[in-house]
Amino acid sequence: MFRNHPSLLLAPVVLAASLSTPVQAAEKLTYYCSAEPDWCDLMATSFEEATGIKVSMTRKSSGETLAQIKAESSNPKGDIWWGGTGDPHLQATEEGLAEEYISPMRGEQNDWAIRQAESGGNQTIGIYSGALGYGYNEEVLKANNLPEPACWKDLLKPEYKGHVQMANPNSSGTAYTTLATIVQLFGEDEGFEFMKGLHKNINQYTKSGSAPIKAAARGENTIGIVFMHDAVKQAASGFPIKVVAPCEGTGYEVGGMTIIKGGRNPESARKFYDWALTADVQSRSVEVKSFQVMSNKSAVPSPQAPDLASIKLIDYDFEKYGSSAERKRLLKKWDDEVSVLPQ
Ligand code: S7P
Repeated sequence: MFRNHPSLLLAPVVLAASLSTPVQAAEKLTYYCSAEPDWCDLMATSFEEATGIKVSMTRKSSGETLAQIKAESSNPKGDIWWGGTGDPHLQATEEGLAEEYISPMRGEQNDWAIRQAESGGNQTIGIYSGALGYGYNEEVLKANNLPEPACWKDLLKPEYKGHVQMANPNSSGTAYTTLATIVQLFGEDEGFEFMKGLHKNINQYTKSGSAPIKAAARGENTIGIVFMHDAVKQAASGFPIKVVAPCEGTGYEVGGMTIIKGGRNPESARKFYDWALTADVQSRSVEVKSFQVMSNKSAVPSPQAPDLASIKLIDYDFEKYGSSAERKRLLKKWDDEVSVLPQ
């Protein structure tokens, strides 16, 4: 009978239950990523699989992501920023854009990763490290009868005019690391003279840091100034790329991870943070040919990764070159004195 229909008898019970139990919204994470796109994707999909948390990802270069987080600071949209060079992450901590967090995974990390956290007031942490250098396409070099470069200063030779590519240091963490490395290696005056000389040989300043070596891999460029692991990725993918650790010595990065202040999903951000610091997750980087040295001491290293111990590394001053004032000053000087010069 109509009055005794079971669905109608149940209806008030269901309604009462739905009013008394708060509806559990699905957990979400808005994730900003500044590593290579395939690595960003792998992290997003495997975090979703591991936790059921729905991830929405935006991939941008390091400097661009910092600019976005700043622009959104009155109404933050992102929850976590993973990957990209550490300098802009440190700048985010200094500018009040980051949230303090000490992960239970901290004890498993290398000292250099923890040092990065400490200098950022525990509002960021190192997640990987890698040395700067360059790579060249051996076939394109030969076809143009060019000598094999081995040092930073080789890149100033007039025969390389139009054969060198790097990113713009305003958008790219890789290129900012290049500028800061050259200044630390040669001193500021000589360093800027170097950047002016290099400018004459540059065929294009790209937005993304790894674009110059991808172009070289395709034969559309000869020499790309990049992190050495990004050049190894192209060689490991079968392209005729030779990787160079410059003879004078070189700088390096400590890639960062930062929880964004005022993000809408702080719980999910902390879950991602802890998960991303585990050895198992970090050991998966080689699946996408990302050959950085990972922060977790038990992450399995790849035999193809550049051996940082055998590279002449400078004592990169992360505190100074990651500071907001110094980064702004160097970028302005590069804009005013280098990028405007004729080529
Ligand atoms: O994952 C590769 C890598 O080189 O990408 C990051 C880089 O900063 C992102 O590109 P931009 O230079 O365009 O900012 C590095 O941290 C990382 O090693």
